[in-house]
Amino acid sequence: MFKLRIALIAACLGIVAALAWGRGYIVIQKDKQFQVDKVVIRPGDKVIFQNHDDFTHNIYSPTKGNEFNINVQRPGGSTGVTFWTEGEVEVRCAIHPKMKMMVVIKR
Ligand SMILES: [Cu+2]
Repeated sequence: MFKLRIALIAACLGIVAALAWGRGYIVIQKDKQFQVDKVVIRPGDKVIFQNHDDFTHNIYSPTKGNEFNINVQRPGGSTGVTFWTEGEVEVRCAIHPKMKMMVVIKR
């Protein structure tokens, strides 16, 4: 019962955090592909990139205003990127040029 109560409190805090500080979206990399072509989010939301392959990826974006580079991400790795600027952001992998997806940030 005590554990259940702790779990409920944790869940509530998670919801409050999501509302106050943006939501999290999980994008999986598997078989040298992003498992979605596009995610649509709001400014302040976080995209959590997870590597489900058994080799390294290196996700980055060259899109002005939303540039990032998470560098080497090992198998099993999970890295969050928060986007603040509205626009369409191209996300690519520096190791596998065919990997591409878009993050669309709009209010
Ligand atoms: Cu890759």
